Amino acid sequence: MYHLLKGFHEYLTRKEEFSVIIVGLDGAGKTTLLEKIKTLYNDVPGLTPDKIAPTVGQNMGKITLPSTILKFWDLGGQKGIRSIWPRYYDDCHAVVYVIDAEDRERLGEGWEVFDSVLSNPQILNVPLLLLANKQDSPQSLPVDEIRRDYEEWFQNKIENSRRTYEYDSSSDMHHQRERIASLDVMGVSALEGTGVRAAIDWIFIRVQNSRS
Ligand SMILES: Nc1nc2c(ncn2[C@@H]2O[C@H](COP(=O)(O)OP(=O)(O)O)[C@@H](O)[C@H]2O)c(=O)[nH]1
Ligand SMILES: [Mg+2]
Repeated sequence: MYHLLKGFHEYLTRKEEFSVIIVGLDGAGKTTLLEKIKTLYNDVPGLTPDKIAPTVGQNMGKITLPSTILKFWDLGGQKGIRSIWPRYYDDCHAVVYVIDAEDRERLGEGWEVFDSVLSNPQILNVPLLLLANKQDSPQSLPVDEIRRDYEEWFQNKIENSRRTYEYDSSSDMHHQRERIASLDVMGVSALEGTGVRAAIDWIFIRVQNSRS
C-alpha cells in the first residue's frame, strides 16, 4: 500500500525537464540573462552583473515551474566556440537567441549568426525566441525596429545571392521565410529584469505544447 501511495504521489508531483539553450554573440547579455532568470525564480540568487566574466564553454541553470523544470544552457558566443552550439541542438526543447539591441555596429554580425541558427535543420521544429536585450538603454533599438532590421538583412542576403546566382529557391528558403514570418521577438533588459518573466512564460507554454 505504501509503495502504491508513494508511486501515486510521485506521479502527481513528477516534473518533466526541458532544456533551453541561450545563444547569441559574445557580449549580447546571455549570462546576465541566465543569472537574472535564476534570481527571479530561485531562492538562491544568481550572480550579480559585476561578478560575471566572459563565458568560456557554458553555464547551466535550472528553475522549477508547475510540473516542469526548465534547464537553461548559456553557451559561449565567441567566434571560436560557436561551433559547439549544434552539439546541443538535438537535445533541446527551445532556443533563445539574444541580440544586443544597443550595439548597432554588430547587428549585421548578430543577424548572420542568427540566420544560421534559424535555418539549422536540427532545430527546425523547435520553438525559437528572439530577445532584443538591453531595452533599459536609451540607445537600444525597440522590438519592432529589431525585427525590421533582421527582415531587411535577410532580404539583402537573398538579393545578393540572386545576383551571384547562388539563389536557392528550394524548400529550404521557403521554410526559412515561414519561420521568419512566425518569429516572436520580445524586448528584455537582462540587467533590470524587465520582460524576463514574459519570456519565461513564452518558453513554458511552448515546451508544454511540444510535449509528446
Ligand atoms: N544596459 C544593459 N547592459 C547589459 C544588459 N545585459 C547585459 N549587459 C551588459 O553587457 C555586457 C555583456 O554581458 P554578458 O552577460 O557577459 O554577455 P554574454 O557574453 O552574452 O554572456 C556586460 O557588461 C553586461 O553588464 C542589459 O539588459 N542592459
Ligand atoms: Mg557569457
